[in-house]
Amino acid sequence: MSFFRRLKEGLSATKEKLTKQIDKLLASFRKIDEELFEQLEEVLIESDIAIDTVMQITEQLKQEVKINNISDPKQIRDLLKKKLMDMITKNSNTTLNALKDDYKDKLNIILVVGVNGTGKTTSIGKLAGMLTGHNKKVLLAAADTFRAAASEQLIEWAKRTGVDIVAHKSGADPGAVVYDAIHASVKRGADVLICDTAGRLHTKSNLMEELKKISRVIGKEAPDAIVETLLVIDASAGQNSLVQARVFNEYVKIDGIILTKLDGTAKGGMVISICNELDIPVKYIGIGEKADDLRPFDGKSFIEALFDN
Ligand SMILES: Nc1nc2c(ncn2[C@@H]2O[C@H](COP(=O)(O)OP(=O)(O)OP(=O)(O)O)[C@@H](O)[C@H]2O)c(=O)[nH]1
Ligand SMILES: [Mg+2]
Repeated sequence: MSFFRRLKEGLSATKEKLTKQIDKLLASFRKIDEELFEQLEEVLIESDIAIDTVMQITEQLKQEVKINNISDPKQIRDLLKKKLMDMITKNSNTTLNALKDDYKDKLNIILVVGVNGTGKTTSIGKLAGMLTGHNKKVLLAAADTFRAAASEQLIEWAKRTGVDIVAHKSGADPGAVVYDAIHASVKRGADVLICDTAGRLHTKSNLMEELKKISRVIGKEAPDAIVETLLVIDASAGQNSLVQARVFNEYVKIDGIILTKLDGTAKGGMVISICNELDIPVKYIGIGEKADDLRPFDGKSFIEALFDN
């Protein structure tokens, strides 16, 4: 199946809730009035675009309608599409550092963080497969030592993608896993080290302290490495994703977002507010559970897929 068709299929629930509803709405109005904008706001909010972004969208649409003397409701579709396209393509730094030519001679360390169940371990497996496909030598660090099954799940992905992994016993110090993994990366000449982390500890402050500790180990043991911290968020968490991103970013600087489970949710509208309201680029999206269901995020294709009939 083509790249675009697979993306469109993955976004089908969001299409149903967002684009199809907009088309229905625009077809039911004969002229553009306040009532139309109110109903448009409702549709946008329903698809999980955050309220501030929705207000921005409708305010700007109203102005454009006025300035350009637009009277046919159907013309709103293209105006809206363009508006969403501008918002979603605002931050164009979507390439992974590990794939940039500038950093190809360095050790790239990708630290993957996020609350439990969002899809960290799965996304790491997918990233490992993708990077191997780009001829990168990848090593994984199983630094989620909180759950016994966590390492096993990552070991499974390491086998599937044919990459090396450093894992300790469950309950071990995550900092020690990362320490060993850094030294193993240097010794084995790895290009990319990807570190899995726990999504849940006894308290939120435990979790954040642990992430900071891992960052300190990286800073000390691999001062010349290119470090990229990716936050994994589950698209079906809707508005809560914005909150999660802000909280994590307070403790560890987040360089990019991996947005998972877009295939299983009608809340894909939140991608628009994430791109519009956070100064953090969405780098990858997850549209399924298979190894090749991780896609580089391309805002333009995303909007095209949503608006394609
Ligand atoms: N449909 C779908 N499912 C996904 C996607 N990404 C991950 N999952 C599923 O989500 C569930 C949780 O994924 P994990 O990778 O274990 O999540 P995690 O963040 O590592 O979870 P913890 O280790 O508990 O913190 C698994 O069943 C995955 O198969 C996606 O893009 N689409
Ligand atoms: Mg995990």
